[in-house]
Amino acid sequence: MDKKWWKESVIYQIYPRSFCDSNGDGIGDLNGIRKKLNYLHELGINVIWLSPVYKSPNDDNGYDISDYQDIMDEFGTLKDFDELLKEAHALGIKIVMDLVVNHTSDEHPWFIESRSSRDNEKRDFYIWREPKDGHEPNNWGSCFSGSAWEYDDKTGMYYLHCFSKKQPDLNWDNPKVRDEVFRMMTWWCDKGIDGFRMDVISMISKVEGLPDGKPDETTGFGGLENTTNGPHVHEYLKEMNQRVLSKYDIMTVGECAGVTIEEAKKYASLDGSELNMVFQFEHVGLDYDEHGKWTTKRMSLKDLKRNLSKWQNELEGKAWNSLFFDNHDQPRIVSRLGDDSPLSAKAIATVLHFMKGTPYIYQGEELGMTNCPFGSLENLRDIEEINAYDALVKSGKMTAEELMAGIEAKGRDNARTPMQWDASENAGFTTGQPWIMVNPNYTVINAEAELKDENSVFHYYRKLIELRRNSEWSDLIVYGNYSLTDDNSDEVFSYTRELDGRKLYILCNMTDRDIDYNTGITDKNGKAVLISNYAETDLRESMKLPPWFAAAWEIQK
Ligand code: TEU
Ligand code: CA
Repeated sequence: MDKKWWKESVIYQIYPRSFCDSNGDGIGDLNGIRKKLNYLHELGINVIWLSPVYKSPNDDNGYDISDYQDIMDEFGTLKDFDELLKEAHALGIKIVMDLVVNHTSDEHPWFIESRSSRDNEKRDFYIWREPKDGHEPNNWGSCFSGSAWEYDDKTGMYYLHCFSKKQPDLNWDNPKVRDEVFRMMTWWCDKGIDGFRMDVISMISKVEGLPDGKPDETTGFGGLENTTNGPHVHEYLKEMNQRVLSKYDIMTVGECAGVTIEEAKKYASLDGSELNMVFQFEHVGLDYDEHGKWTTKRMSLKDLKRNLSKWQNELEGKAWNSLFFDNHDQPRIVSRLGDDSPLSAKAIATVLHFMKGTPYIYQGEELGMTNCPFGSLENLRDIEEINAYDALVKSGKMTAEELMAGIEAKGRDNARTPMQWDASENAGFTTGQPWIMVNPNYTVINAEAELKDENSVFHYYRKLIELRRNSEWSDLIVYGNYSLTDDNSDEVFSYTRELDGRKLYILCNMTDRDIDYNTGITDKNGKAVLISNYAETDLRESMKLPPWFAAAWEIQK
């Protein structure tokens, strides 16, 4: 089974800006996280993935770094970080940092030097090109709308930025860049951190010659096919592994936009030569439409079952899987796949947490936090949403109402409203003016209320984590083989897990309706119920499943 601690972990992602504000400036911070470590310990998670806390002008909320070895002013100091790490470790909680090295901030000293002159020694730290016929060097588009190229008057050249123009892409083909990144990573590992989540790491090697991409029908710009899974990406990650990762008992997860199964087998190969696991994005792209993500279209359960099962089955024995629905870039899954109800939140959690792979819980997901009715542009904070508004509404490609509906359904700000701690003002997140609006439903959905209610979403997640990390079924849940039991239903998600003669059966009604369902499980199977979101959990061959019914049983093979 090749047991590893990161295979047996449950990872909790914190977006510090929105987690807990300790000094009343309306922005979450490191000392706020320290105050909530006991809450996380009660939940039972054993690893925190910390979204970026480094010095940043916050053009993209910390994913634009100006100093990799110091803490953003709003979040506190390196001393606060050291205290947080010490207190987390004392509770048996590891901390994984967010490594953002596909690009830096344009306020990073490297870029300030690089842009100062064509022959500066740091010029080649970034990707500069001459204009082509007086225009951008190719047709690549930024993930945040517009061209991926920004013209720099001072030296009369363009620089590449796959994200905002304040996020210039580093030139990983330059060995000096790799030296600097690996030195910085070593500095953090020597401080005692427990690993890295690697931001858009699939983009660090671009196709030679930077050729035009296939123009997107809506934006006209070239897509990501020339900027992901490039010719040297695995070479650079193997070098990173040899020079840094292999020297420490740490975990690594690569955020791999555009990753396929075949690529994932390389990034997360069980031979340990690159990373431990990857985030794939096929399943969270199933409800995009021909124009992209700004749509209220919902994904079909059949598509979701088939995609998740494909990743379960095709990585088996080849690479380790990550399991996520939520993160700081995704809308809230209870709104996206459920109906905002706690019952649907528990059914969704059951689907994910009994699968094979390391599960990730995004802050608030364990409470059943929902998407937010932002209502107007003034309430938006995310650069991706605001740039999309400029690009799509001002150009007449979408009406303001259409785009607002798309943002309320799929926008990243849905995940970035303040963590809802209690029913007091600002949900107990801050005593000041929060940097982004609080979801009005905080009076009902909040940690204080759920900690007191043993039937809350919080306690359901706590039980799921306990089953995985500390129960007689732990090995079966972590290492058992996965098999989808009903490919055809567009209403029910059911599958089994098997290991060493023991078998689990997971059954979830993913609709808000009663469903008559034939489980195919005959009476002779002895059944121990592990968990359910309903009291009545008698497993029979033919069952009437109430809305969002979810349960897991051990059954005889
Ligand atoms: O995300 C990269 C990425 O793929 C997402 O931006 C995605 O393209 C978009 O959210 C889909 O709507 C990483 C970070 O997670 C994200 O927060 C950063 O904005 C981005 O990289 C740049 O660092
Ligand atoms: Ca603060």
